[in-house]
Amino acid sequence: MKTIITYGTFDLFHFGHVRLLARLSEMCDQLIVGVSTDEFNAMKGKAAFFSYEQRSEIIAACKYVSKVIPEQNWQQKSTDIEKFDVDVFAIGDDWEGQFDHLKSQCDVLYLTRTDDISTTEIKNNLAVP
Ligand code: C2G
Repeated sequence: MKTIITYGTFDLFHFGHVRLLARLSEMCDQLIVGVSTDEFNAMKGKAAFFSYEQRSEIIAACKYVSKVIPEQNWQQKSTDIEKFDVDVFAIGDDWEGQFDHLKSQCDVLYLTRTDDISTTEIKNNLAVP
């Protein structure tokens, strides 16, 4: 069984997120998604609109996703890869090169981001002028 793991905030779940998860699910039997906790988001300097509980509920409802785990820190990827017998770590190419150190444990894949959509753009477009 081929397992891929990916991580993210996934706030205001949009088609850019969906396309990433869809592409990854095509490549594996099990897709695990680590959803950033609110505390970890603060460490990333991100403030999500939806709470961790709400974001993880949305991701868990996505047909492409097999399992949702909390992403609580930067270091857990290495232990998660062993814990879940992960074959591939994957993430959008906005992170290109940032996780190459994981290549000693599994394959590392950077997928092209979907253009013209981001949580920030959504927030800015909805912001009251
Ligand atoms: N993404 C994408 N296309 C977009 C927007 C996002 O492919 N238009 C991808 C990102 O590249 C990432 C995933 O969707 O792989 C989740 O995006 P974010 O929620 O912005 O993730 P981020 O805050 O970058 O957290 O440890 C890794 C971090 O937790 C990643």
